[in-house]
This record gives sequence, structure tokens and C-alpha cells, in this order.
Amino acid sequence: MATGDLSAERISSLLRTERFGRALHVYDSVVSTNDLARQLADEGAAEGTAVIAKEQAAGRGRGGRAWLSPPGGLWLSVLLRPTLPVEEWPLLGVVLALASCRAVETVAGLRTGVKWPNDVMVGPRKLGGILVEATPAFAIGGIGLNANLTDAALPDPVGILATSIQMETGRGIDLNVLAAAVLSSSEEYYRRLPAEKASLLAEFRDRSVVLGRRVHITGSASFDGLAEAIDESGALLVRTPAGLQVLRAGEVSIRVAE
Ligand code: BT5
Repeated sequence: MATGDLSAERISSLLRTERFGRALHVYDSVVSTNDLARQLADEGAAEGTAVIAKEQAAGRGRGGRAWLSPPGGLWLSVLLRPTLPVEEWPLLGVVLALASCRAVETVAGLRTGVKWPNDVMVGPRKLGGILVEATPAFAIGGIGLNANLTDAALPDPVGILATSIQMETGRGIDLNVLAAAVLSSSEEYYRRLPAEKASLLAEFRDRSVVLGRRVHITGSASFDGLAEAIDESGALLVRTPAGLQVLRAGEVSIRVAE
């Protein structure tokens, strides 16, 4: 079948990674793959251990927001045990966003961008998102990609313009192929930290759909400004009449205003 039924065997047979996805758990339905990955991490699972579910009953985004996760999407979490200094952990979101863009481009031929901090975009529409949840000992990288979802499966309550690979290309893709591509590109990008941080950030800026645009910021504060730069920590610098505001990943949401 064109869209492929997710299976650990199929994904494993497609994997070309050393660690990512080598321990792989595929479920029909879970509350959140991030929760299961966290449990495995607590039990001592190895870096790269991955959890995938066909659907999530309560997938989540940042700040406790809900993440719609019906069957047909790729809902995946990977366990990371970074050796980076903790102030550099926000770069994990950068790595996973870039890896997700790469995977979607490779598998579906779709040009993607990143809306800061790490939404995967096709033009103004959100195709996927990243949720990194960290403890002092490890981080769980959650990746959600709308693959074989129709308009009806992504209803308006989402509150933003959402899209999927199927909606953009008119065709479904094999979720096993997408899962393997995401795991492969994630390992590849993750390996580049910390040595290639500068080139990762350069790629992140290249893919940014907000840099140079007027933006509306919501979060602990609400204001408008010009998204001027992304600094070496991954923070977004926004020019406002009151001066340059420094926004760190996870603290705010951002909306392209024009
Ligand atoms: C994100 O949060 O974009 C991170 C999403 C991470 C989901 C993955 S799936 C695997 C792992 N397990 C989990 O439980 N989570 C991760 P944020 O930037 O806060 O965006 C959330 C907002 O996106 C919501 O408030 C909605 O407006 C919108 N949204 C919800 N579901 C969506 C969907 N399927 N597609 C596009 N937008 C969606």
C-alpha cells in the first residue's frame, strides 16, 4: 500500500544509522511518545532509542499546548543523552528541525522552512513541530510530521494554518520510509554538535521563514517587531522601538504578521 503501515521491522530494514532507531518501539496508540521515551530513558535506555506511535491520544506541543496526532502522521520521539553544556541544549531543537526538513525534502520532494523556534513549514503553513523535553540527564526529542493527513484530519481548532505532505503533494508517502529518513537525518545533524555549531546555525538561518519579517510575539510579553537575527545560542533577536529583544527557545510563540 502506498502509505505503508508502520512497522518496526520495515523501518529497521531501511535504517542506515549507527544508534538512532536501533532500539525501536512502535505502538498503535499511546498518550504521548515523549512519555514512553522518557520512561525508557529512566530505565537506562541507550541514546538513539526511538518510540513511534500510529496515533497519540494526547500529543503535546510546547507550553502544554495540544498536538493533534491522528493516524497518518509520523509521531516519533528519540532519546538523546547530550554531552553538550546545558546552555547549548536549545540547539537540540535546531538539529531536529533541520533534520525533519531534510527528511521531508528527501522523501516527498517538498521545500520546507523553519519558523522559529522549530516549526517545520511549507510556505505559511505548518507541517510539523518539535518538542524537546529535557531533564538534567537526558533530553527527549519529539518530532511530529503531518504526512498522510487530509484537511478533515486537521480541523480548524488547530488555530493556525496547518498542512500535510499529502495536502501539499496530492500523494501519500510510506511512513516507514519517512521514519527511517527522519532517524537518519537526525543522527547526521546531531553528530555535527558541537563541532559544527556555526554551520548548523547558518543553515537554520537560511531556512528561517521569519528573519527579515515583521513579527508578532506572544508569550510572557506581547509585542511587534522586526525579526532581525538568530544568535549563536539559537535565540531570536527582535528589533522593537524599545530596543532589541532577545527571545530564547520555548518562551514565546511567534506569528508572522505580514
Ligand atoms: C509543536 O509545539 O509544534 C511541537 C509538536 C511536537 C509533537 C511531537 S509528536 C511526537 C512527540 N510526542 C508528543 O506528545 N509531542 C511530540 P508548538 O510549537 O507549541 O505548537 C502547538 C500548536 O500547533 C498548537 O497550539 C496548534 O495551534 C498547532 N497544532 C496542533 N496540532 C497540529 C498539527 N498536527 N499540525 C499542525 N499544527 C498543529
